Order: sequence, then structure tokens, then C-alpha cells
Amino acid sequence: MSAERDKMTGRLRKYHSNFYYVEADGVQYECALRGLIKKEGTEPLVGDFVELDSVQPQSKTARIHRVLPRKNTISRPKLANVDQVFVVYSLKEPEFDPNQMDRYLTHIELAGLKAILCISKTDLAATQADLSRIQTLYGEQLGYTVVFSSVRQPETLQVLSKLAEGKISVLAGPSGSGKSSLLNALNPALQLRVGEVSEKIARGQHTTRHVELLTLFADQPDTLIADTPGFSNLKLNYVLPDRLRDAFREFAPYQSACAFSDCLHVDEEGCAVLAHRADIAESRYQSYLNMLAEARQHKEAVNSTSQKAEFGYKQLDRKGKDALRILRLKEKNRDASRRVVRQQVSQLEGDLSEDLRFPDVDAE
Ligand SMILES: Nc1nc2c(ncn2[C@@H]2O[C@H](COP(=O)(O)OP(=O)(O)OP(=O)(O)O)[C@@H](O)[C@H]2O)c(=O)[nH]1
Ligand SMILES: [Mg+2]
Ligand SMILES: [Zn+2]
Repeated sequence: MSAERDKMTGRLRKYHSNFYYVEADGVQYECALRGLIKKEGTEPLVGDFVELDSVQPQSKTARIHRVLPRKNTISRPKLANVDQVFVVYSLKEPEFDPNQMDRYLTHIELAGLKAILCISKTDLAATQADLSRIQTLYGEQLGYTVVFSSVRQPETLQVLSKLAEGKISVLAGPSGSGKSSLLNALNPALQLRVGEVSEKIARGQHTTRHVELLTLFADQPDTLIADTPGFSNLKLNYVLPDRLRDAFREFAPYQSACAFSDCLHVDEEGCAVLAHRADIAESRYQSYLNMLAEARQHKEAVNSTSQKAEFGYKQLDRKGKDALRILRLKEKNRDASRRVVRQQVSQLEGDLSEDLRFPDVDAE
């Protein structure tokens, strides 16, 4: 007799070598995936609540049957239902790079998540002036929570554990900034691998590889945290320029006074942000310009995709199909994101006869 249980719900904590590790009722199950889940378009992400079936309590195995609705997702690393992200940056080893740090912050802002800035390794010859400059810009002016930490100074870690309490947090930041070391210092039982900075740079390798939600403290089951590897590709090539602009908090007080409502604050006439350049940190503005170039490339790609789609609809028109809807789509598509276009196309595709083929909007 198999002791198979029917359904239960748990949280996906780790994905490794094609297996999903789900915690349900305090037990970790090694799970495979129901075959059709990926085809249905919902790949489970670490952090997801999932419904299990074929639960085998003895072997602690099960199958993920369904992914429950999630409140948010982030893509680098792929995680769901995250409350906040600690952006861990050191001033030295590796050297501080404010533009790269702004990229992390912008990704988080765009994902609608709370970012906390953690400046690490403060024992390494950081001057008080360096620290207060960061505190003034990112803390006072931009309104982020900023913490300074060093694993050599355990008292600096208490603030971090307080901020993590009861939340799902992610540690992000460049390779070698000390993310895994911080977690080990908070809870030595975690025994995460840490590496030498020089070694990492030389081999271009990360010490932390897979994504896992860890229980930070044994007596706090609701405090979960994910260590992540540092990412080198932080391109903003998935967002349109106006959304990127809105992710820069320092523009907000001025931008309603710009002469054009679609002002990107670069060289436009009557730009209120440019008129206040002196009040905006130069490094932040440079970060914005760098990312804007990528967002503009994305916009071009989207536009050429929707032009292709438009062309497809025109072809259909000639065949006497629903001319009104085609016109409407044509208007709408001009600025629509690639995903929206794709959705509209597949919607239409459903309605139309099989011999009609659409332009290849899915091609990457
Ligand atoms: N001086 C000093 N060194 C530190 C501190 N924290 C970490 N380190 C050192 O920095 C190096 C890299 O630390 P890791 O914790 O592996 O860095 P990481 O951010 O997890 O790196 P990836 O996993 O590659 O993304 C190790 O040699 C640590 O000993 C600190 O507070 N002070
Ligand atoms: Mg690490
Ligand atoms: Zn402007």
C-alpha cells in the first residue's frame, strides 16, 4: 500500500539540477514538475507557493501540480513573492562603482520592490567622508534605507537582522561584495561558500551559483533570505524610456513642470529637470543617461516588431477581415510593448482561419 497523500501546499525554496525543493508542513520534498506546467506558461520560481500532488511522505518526494498566484517576480535572479532586496556593495575590494549600483537600484525600482542599500566591508579603509557622502545622497536625498556593515564588526550586523525579520529578502550585488559572508556572519550554521575576490575576478567565476530561500534564523520560520551570485549583465534593455525616467526618484519633484509631458530630461526645450541639474547628483544623472541609451534601443526593437505586426494585419485586411479592429490595433501598437503585441496577435490568431499566417513577432 502506498502512503501517497493527495494534495498539499508548500513554498518552493530551491531549484537545483532539475529538481524543485518545496517546504510543506515543515518537511522538504524533492519535486518534479507536472509535464504541462511549463507549456501552460507558469514555470515555478523560488519563492512561489505551489500545490503538490503524488506526495510520498516516506521518500519525501512529490510533484508540483500548480503554481499559486504570486504577488511579484524578479528576473535576476528569478524569484517570486519577494518583499525587499538588500543591495550589497563594498567601497573597496571590489572597488565601489556607483553607476553599476544605480543599475541594481533601478532594476529593483522597476520591479516595484523595496531596495535597502548595504555598504559592506567598512573595515577596509573607508573614510568617514566616503560613508557620509553615500548616506547623504542615497539616504537623505533619495530616501533609501542605508546600512553600513562589516563582518569584522558584529555589532553592525544587528541592524541587518532587524530589517530582515519576518520578510522575504534577497541579497544582490556584485561578485565579491560579501553577500554570502554577511549571511554566514548572521548565522554561522548556514555555512555558505565564500571566495577570494582576486580568485573570482581572475576566473570570472561566482562562488554562489544556485538560488535558494534560506531560513535566516532557526527560531524565525518567516524570515527567509536568498543569497544570489553577482550579475555582470544588468542591461535595462526591457523597459521603455518613460518608465525608466519614472524610476529616478530625483526627477519627480520637477518633472511635472517640464514643457512636454513626455520629456526625457536630456536636451528638451523647457525641461524643468535640466533647469535643476545642480540639485541632482551628477553620478546619478550619468547612470540615467547610460541606461536611457539601452531603453531607447529597446523601444526601437519594439517599434520595428509592431510595424511588422501592423503589416501582417494589413495583409489580412486585403483578404477582407475585420477592417475596423485592424485599424484600432494599428493605432495602439505603435507604442505597445513587445509582450502586448504578442498577446494581441495570439488573441487575433485564435479568431482567424488557419491558413492565415502572422509575421514572426515571437522571434528574439
Ligand atoms: N575585510 C572584509 N572582507 C570581507 C567582508 N565580507 C566579506 N569579505 C571577504 O570578501 C570576499 C568575498 O566574499 P563573498 O561573501 O564570497 O562575496 P559574495 O558577494 O558572496 O560573492 P559572489 O557569491 O561571487 O557573488 C571573501 O574573501 C570574504 O572574506 C568584510 O566585511 N570585511
Ligand atoms: Mg556569494
Ligand atoms: Zn524634462
